[in-house]
Amino acid sequence: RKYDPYRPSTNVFDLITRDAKALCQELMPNPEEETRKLALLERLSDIATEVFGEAEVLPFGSSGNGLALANADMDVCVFLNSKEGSAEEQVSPVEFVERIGDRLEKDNEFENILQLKRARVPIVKLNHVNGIACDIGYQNDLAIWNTRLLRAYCRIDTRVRDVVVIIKTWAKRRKINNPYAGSLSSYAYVLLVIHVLQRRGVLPNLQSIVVGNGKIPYWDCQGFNRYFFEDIPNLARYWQPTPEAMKQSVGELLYEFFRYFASEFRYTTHVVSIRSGGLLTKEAKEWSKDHTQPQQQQHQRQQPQTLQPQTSTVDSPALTDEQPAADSKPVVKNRYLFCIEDPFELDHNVGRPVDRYSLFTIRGEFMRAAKILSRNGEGAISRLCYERE
Ligand code: 3AT
Ligand code: MG
Repeated sequence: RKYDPYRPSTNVFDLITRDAKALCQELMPNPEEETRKLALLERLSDIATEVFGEAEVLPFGSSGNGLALANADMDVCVFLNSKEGSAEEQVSPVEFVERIGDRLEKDNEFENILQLKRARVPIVKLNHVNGIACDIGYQNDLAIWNTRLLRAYCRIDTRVRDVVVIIKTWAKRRKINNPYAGSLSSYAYVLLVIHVLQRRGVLPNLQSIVVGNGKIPYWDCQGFNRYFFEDIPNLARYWQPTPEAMKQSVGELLYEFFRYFASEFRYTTHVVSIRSGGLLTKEAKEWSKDHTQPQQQQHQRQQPQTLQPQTSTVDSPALTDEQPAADSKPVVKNRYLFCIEDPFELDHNVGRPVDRYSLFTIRGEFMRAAKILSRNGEGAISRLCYERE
């Protein structure tokens, strides 16, 4: 670890920890909200079955990994259990979005229905009259597996959830949690947190822990290896945190997180990779140059300068990380300014929405946050999460 002249004292960290934990408690979704989510899940399951025959609707994202804040939206994914050779087998993502979207339109319990057919991963967005915002995706096994991976990391240590909840809240309030406008998804922030905690010895690399003969198994999921060690109750047989890591408080870990991305991480050369438990280089991943994408994956961004969320009532982008194309320009660039490797989809940069303008804003926020936490513990958490206009 680099020498840090601004590192605050233990009692400052204690104050930050106390306030961070209190805020986490405050932001927990209540059981009544969970009930409304479950009811919506059942309703969507009935509708999907009605439209497609046999269908299963599974929650993922924060509704599936235990990292939800109060009033978080719900991400669900529809899987069709179609029989081989049947018509249902042929449903393409775009067709799925159209058919379920059109069906939902007929029901006045759903509002603001948006069919995002040209997003990286096509989805339907909607608001339910019971107050839940929901994104509906289709046959996305990888999303289910990355949700399970994140949940496994959270189960290892209670500090993980506390740190994630504060980081998510900070990012939302500072308006840098909107991939549609060039900033990062919550999913991206959680990967960043796991990366820092791995570096500090608080978390292991679950994708490299192997039971038995030492070779990492290959468990295929959409062409990627979805293997990871998921038997968390028995993790201690294979991995233990360092004694130093066990002592670090939530406040200390929050400070470490911000300091790392404010002044240690090398944006021009490095790639965050929780799959390898550390850093990779852009060069090694061939992520040095912005690539041009094939036509069917093109997306057109909104004005790069705006980091404000859309006026849309749905504010969480879930599976799609870009706005559908406004016009039909033939190509768009894959950006590699902030490189965060997806833990399974290794060729996917989760930081892809970030452009030069938004990177400047995000880094500015990391610096602001590190500075606030390094000064005075009293009131630091509320200053940190001060709502930006
Ligand atoms: P919120 O509580 O909604 O803020 P979340 O944990 O639900 O946070 P997101 O809404 O950002 O996180 O994403 C929901 C899930 O969608 C998480 C992951 O399974 C998938 N996902 C989101 N963005 C990406 C991405 N860029 N690449 C791959 N999967 C993604
Ligand atoms: Mg979500």
